[in-house]
Parts: sequence; C-alpha cells; structure tokens
Amino acid sequence: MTVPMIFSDEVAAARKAGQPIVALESTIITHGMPFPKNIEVARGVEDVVRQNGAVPATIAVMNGTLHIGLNSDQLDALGQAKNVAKLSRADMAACIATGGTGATTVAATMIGARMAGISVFATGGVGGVHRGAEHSFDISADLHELAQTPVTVVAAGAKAILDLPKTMEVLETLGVPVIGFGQDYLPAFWSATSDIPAPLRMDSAAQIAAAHLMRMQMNVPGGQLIANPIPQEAEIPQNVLHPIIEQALAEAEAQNITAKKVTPFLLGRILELTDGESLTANIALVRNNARLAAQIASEISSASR
Ligand code: PSU
Ligand code: MN
Repeated sequence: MTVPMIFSDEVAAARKAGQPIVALESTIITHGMPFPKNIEVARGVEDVVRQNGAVPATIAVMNGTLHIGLNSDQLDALGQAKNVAKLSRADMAACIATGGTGATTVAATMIGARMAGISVFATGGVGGVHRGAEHSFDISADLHELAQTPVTVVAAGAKAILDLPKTMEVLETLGVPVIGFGQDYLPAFWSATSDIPAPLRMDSAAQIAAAHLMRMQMNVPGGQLIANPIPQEAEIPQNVLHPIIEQALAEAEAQNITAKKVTPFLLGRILELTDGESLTANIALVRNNARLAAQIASEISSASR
C-alpha cells in the first residue's frame, strides 16, 4: 500500500531540477484567517517564497490525497471550504484513509514535508503549552512533532495566547533547538520581543542551514524551531495586546471552548477585539518567515550539492 500523494506541477518541476522548496501549512488558511483575506495572504506568502529563490509547497489533504503544493484552483477551493478538518499527527492518516479533506497544522505539515523530502517550513506561530495547562493538559502536538521530525520550522515564536515560559520548558525537555534569529530574546508572535532569553541565537540563514545539516549528519531526530521576530514596524506592543488576550482567554473559559477549538477561537476573538490589527501583524510576520525560510532552504540546497 502506498500513500496517495500528489505534487503540484510547480513542486514536481522543482524536485526534478533540485531547486529549494519551502513547505507552507494550510490550517492558517482554513482556521487562522477569515475568508477572503486568507486566500489573498496564502498567495502572497507563496510569492514571497518565489521572490526569495525557492518554490512554495502548501500542504493539505484533499479527498483522501496528500497534496504537496496546491494549484491556484485548489487554494481557492480550500480557502472557501466549510467544515474542513484541522489535522494534526493524531488524525492525518485517518483522514487520508477515509477519503477526507483537512488542513494541516504545524505537526501535520511537518509530517507531509518529511514525506516529500522538504527540509524547511514557514508558518506564523507554532502551537505550544496553553495557559492553565496544569489543569487542562492542553499542550500542542506541534511540540512533540518538532522533537521527532527533521524539518526546520520558521515561526515568530509561539503565539502570545500561550504560556511562553512553559512552552520553552517543554521544548527544552524534548530537546528541540530554539534559535532566536538576530536577537537575544524570543519574539512573542505579534510583538518583536519578550523578556524570555532565546536559548540559541543565529544571525544568518547559512548558520541555520549548517545546524540543520549537522543534526542530520549526527542522526539526531527532530527539527529546529527558528524564532524570527515580526518586523518592528508591524508589531503590536505587548502592553496593548495584553488586556485583549486576557479578555479572549476569559471568554474561551466562560464558553467552555476546549481542545482543537481553542486556538481558532482565540485568534478570531483577538482579530475582532483589535479591529483587524492583529491580522495585519499576522500577515506581516508570516511573510517575514517565508522570506527567511526560502533563504535557509537555498542554503541547505547549495550546501548539500
Ligand atoms: N499560527 C497562526 N495561525 C494558526 C496556527 C498557527 O498564525 O492558525 C495554527 C497552526 O496550524 C498550529 C495550530 O499548528 O494553530 C496549533 O493548534 P493547537 O494549539 O490546537 O495545537
Ligand atoms: Mn491543543
């Protein structure tokens, strides 16, 4: 039995030519941003990858097939589809086996990327340890995926709705390298910095590529998390965001939102409460991550030649 997996024409050509490829997730399209902005952003992010010398591969499951790269019509269809499943490590295989359609989270996109031989993946923010996890036990499967799947993930840190110190503790326990890009402190998604020191710091895509390749050589399982700060001009300062996040969290608790629904609910409420400003920042940071990911993928390509 083989996995039903299809490459877009663009990705198939890039594989043939040995060009660098950057994986992109699809949950951010279906569950992270509202229609029709989501489709516009997805296309824009793909273009940023292209402008920086790599080929984008947006990953999703459609009608039981794992797609590595979506063409324009498929992107349109996914962006408008209702009731799309949010797939993580636990449910990806079941969705494919039963002919379902689902968007891939960071964890599921990493699995798809590994299967397609793609080393680098750009997203907005990874999942992490939720606030109150000591009661809810809500810890994203993204963290465990980073510990076992050899893909370098470029994100703007963990989303600020999470418990960042606990997220960092879990990543350390799991042996995931967290590399601050160009600064000593970790970014906090919508804000360029936090007061949490970055465990590692690198200042160039070449260094990140070298560390990725060294882990492969050493046969150390797992990937790397690159914490790339949102550009200064696009950030929302932490003191502005703090009360809004508190309100969204309180509403989630009052409405008994749990499990997979937590992250989309919080992102949606923060969007409303900031009058769309959080979305503008989210778009800027994803584009910024796509740029760095394309540079890292190019460095890995040329170093492996
Ligand atoms: N970052 C965003 N928007 C998103 C997500 C991340 O800017 O929608 C998604 C990612 O797919 C991530 C998921 O893997 O949220 C985490 O969900 P959970 O906390 O349920 O593991
Ligand atoms: Mn969760």
